[in-house]
Amino acid sequence: MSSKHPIYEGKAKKLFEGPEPGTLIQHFKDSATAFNGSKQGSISGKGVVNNRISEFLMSRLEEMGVPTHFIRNINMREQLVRSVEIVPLEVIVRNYAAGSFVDRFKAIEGEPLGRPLIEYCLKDDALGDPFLSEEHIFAFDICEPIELEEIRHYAFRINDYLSGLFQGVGIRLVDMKLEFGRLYEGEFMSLILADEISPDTCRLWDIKSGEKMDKDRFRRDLGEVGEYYREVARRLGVLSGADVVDVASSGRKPQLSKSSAKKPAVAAKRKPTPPKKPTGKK
Ligand code: AIR
Ligand code: ASP
Repeated sequence: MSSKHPIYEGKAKKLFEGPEPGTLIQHFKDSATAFNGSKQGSISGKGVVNNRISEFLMSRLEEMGVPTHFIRNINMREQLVRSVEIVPLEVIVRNYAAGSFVDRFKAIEGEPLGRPLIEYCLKDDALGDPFLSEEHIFAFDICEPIELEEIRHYAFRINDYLSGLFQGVGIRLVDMKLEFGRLYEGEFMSLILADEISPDTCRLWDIKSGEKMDKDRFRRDLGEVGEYYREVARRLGVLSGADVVDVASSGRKPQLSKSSAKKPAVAAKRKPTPPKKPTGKK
């Protein structure tokens, strides 16, 4: 696979040219960063787990009518995705107070927000991903009002669906970050969900114990980061025996309360989604 043509390298993923026009290979790395790159590390096996989790969640979202960039799995660390023009927005959906929301509003961590709250940040590490109002988004020409309306609509639907899905396996979806991209097909443009959905981009707490099962374990040096990521994958039913051998050689299962570790989400009856014709441009 050394002949692959690299397109872009981010903090947790690499993109290579895909086998067909309009496609990219998304490669998940083990490296982790936090606080816009100022904290760096590596979580053994993270790439494999996030690849599987993101594939699973995006496939489920496609099935319920949210268009995504995911086309098909390639191998343990790579998936084929549609090439899109990323809208440089971090779309944050919050259900409970956590993270920067707690810092900004002196809220109590874990407090329910009553209804899902959407926030927007500029996707720009050098600037520290600053907070944006809708007025900023339009003034900076980041997207059109009609596009933002669609993004909001998808973000709420994704949040509703994923909150239920995670709840079914004993996990609370506290908040998450979504990214969207423009897919160009001939003269048509549509917005689709891009990037990844994984414990790197969501806050996930065990419902019974309240334990953090996401990147906050890395951000706050809570330890057993890989073990908790694998536990999320295991509950979703997406970690096969082969994956476990590959990623868990040094890891043990975290000591979570037995009763909250439920059956796999819906993985058993999953059927492959037929790939859509990838015709978009970069
Ligand atoms: N997030 C934001 N930038 C990168 C990521 N992954 C995610 C966090 C958290 C949510 O967005 O992982 O799930 C809100 O982050 P914060 O730091 O604003 O509270
Ligand atoms: N700011 C994000 C975080 O803290 C992203 C990053 O820096 O990697 O996770």
